[in-house]
Amino acid sequence: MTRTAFVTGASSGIGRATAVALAQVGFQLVLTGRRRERLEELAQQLAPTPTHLLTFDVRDRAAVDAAVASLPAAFQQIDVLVNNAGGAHGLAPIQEGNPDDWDTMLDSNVKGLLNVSQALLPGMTQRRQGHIINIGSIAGHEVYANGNVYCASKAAVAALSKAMRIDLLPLNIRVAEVNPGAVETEFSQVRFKGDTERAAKVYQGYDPLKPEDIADVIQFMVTRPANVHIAEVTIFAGAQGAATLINRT
Ligand code: NDP
Ligand code: 8X3
Repeated sequence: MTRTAFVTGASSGIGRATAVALAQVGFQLVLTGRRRERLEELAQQLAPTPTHLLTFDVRDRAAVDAAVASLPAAFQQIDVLVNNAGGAHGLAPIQEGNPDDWDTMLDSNVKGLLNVSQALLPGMTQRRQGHIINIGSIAGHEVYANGNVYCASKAAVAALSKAMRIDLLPLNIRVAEVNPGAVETEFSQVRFKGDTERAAKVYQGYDPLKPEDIADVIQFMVTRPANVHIAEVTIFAGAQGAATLINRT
């Protein structure tokens, strides 16, 4: 039977590449994000893989619940959830931080992940079957200068991934955490609020990870046999050794 994956933040970067990688191994897909036209373009690219598009903001719990409730019968049984939507907003010392950015990061990266998980868990618990991949970050395991609230939001993802793994174990639902280092996506453009020059510098002087590199690993994780659970993975570019340690030419 065809397995179904639900990918949040499929309109860009890691989420988009993950959708492509899962389609390649036979999943049908629920693709979600706020930018509908991006999702439509991806669905066209993935054809003939069956896709269903949901447009919502992960911060809006009512919208998440309504979107999940609207799933047509053929897409209601979710086998794999990839909690990927989120990002960083700003990079400033804590005393100069923007509370609106703090709200966005905590509400998207932490509460958004909870909102989507809670909406999909009733189906998984009823079937006693499911696999959740939470996209954390090296920033959830190391704190770096000016990263404060983004690092805290990803530290929360790390804690929640472990907590969910424990709580959901009796229900045969696996929960794993994938922690990328620097991946060249729209991440830095969002963090630096459209300053493309500053964003580009993050990836200069070395060969950064591409979203497809993370997607490859997720594809591998969700296609392991039942006796194998890859619970936590950290992925760096070849030139990266720690959150802020990158060998640049
Ligand atoms: P992108 O900015 O390219 O993609 C982010 C995705 O998240 C988009 O599809 C965006 O869709 C979606 N998204 C963001 N906020 C919301 C929201 N409130 N509601 C719904 N969807 C939302 O960045 P990445 O692909 O790099 O980021 C994906 C994940 O990977 C994030 O959780 C990020 O923190 C994490 N990560 C990234 C790293 C990197 O170096 N790039 C490293 C480590 C972790 P839309 O705007 O259409 O809603
Ligand atoms: C994204 C990686 O190091 O910029 O989570 O925080 S980092």
